[in-house]
Amino acid sequence: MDDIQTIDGNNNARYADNQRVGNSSTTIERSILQTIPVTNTLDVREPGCNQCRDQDHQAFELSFAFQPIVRASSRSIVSYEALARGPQGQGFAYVKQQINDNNLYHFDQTCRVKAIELATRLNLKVALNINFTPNAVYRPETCIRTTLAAAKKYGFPVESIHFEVTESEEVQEKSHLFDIIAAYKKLGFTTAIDDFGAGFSGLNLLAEFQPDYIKIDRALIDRVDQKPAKQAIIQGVLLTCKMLNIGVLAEGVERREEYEWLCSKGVDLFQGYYFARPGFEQLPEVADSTF
Ligand SMILES: [Ca+2]
Repeated sequence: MDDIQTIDGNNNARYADNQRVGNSSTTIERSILQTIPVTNTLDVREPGCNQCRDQDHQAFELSFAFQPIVRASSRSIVSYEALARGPQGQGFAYVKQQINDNNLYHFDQTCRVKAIELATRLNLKVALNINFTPNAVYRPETCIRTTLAAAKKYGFPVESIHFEVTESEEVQEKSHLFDIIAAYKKLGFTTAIDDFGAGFSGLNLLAEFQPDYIKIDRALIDRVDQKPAKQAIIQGVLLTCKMLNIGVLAEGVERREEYEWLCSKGVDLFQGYYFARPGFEQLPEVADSTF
């Protein structure tokens, strides 16, 4: 478990803060579960809450593939990202066609619970990265209730759940995104900005709030060893993150040369086909020779 607890290897201070919160997570979890109303007593005036209350949590045809996240310095897997798939391993497009404006909140909740359930069944002993869409969170304190309940049910430590937030679709209100991140951090969850450097997720986001770490998008990683402009941008991001005490993960690494260049600049956390492709309902290993 040491690996998880120091996943943010470049930023021990920030992670230490997290650990302190994490150590008291059971207490926090208990108090949150006591103070947040149970589903059937949720305020009926809140459409998002009604949606989750009224729908069957088994309604979606949904499963997950898992892709390892590794730390180079310890040559170890520190987490797995849960990627939504159809029940027979169909791609995300299959899953997406089941989502509409009326079930978005409910889908998001179901994803979290099912990812935690499956990870537990697969005997996952490191952290679990879960993607979420800010627009699918109606009210952070309420929407997290089912996740906390699932973590408790399956004995999954709250601090080992990492939430990846992406801004590839513009969030309706920036303050809503910041509220969610703040609420999740307070509860002891680890937070990450996904697809950093792509779409709407850029350095400007970090001016408003600081997650535990960012995941640099593949668009910047692709052939970085050969592209001076990408090298300049990534070194700028690394310096910024160092000054803000934010961890950095490179995602979408497909070539050894990319990995070596990034390592030489101090990146320690990686994900991508070079290490392992996602495994449907399984936890793929990473060969030692990869490092
Ligand atoms: Ca992701």
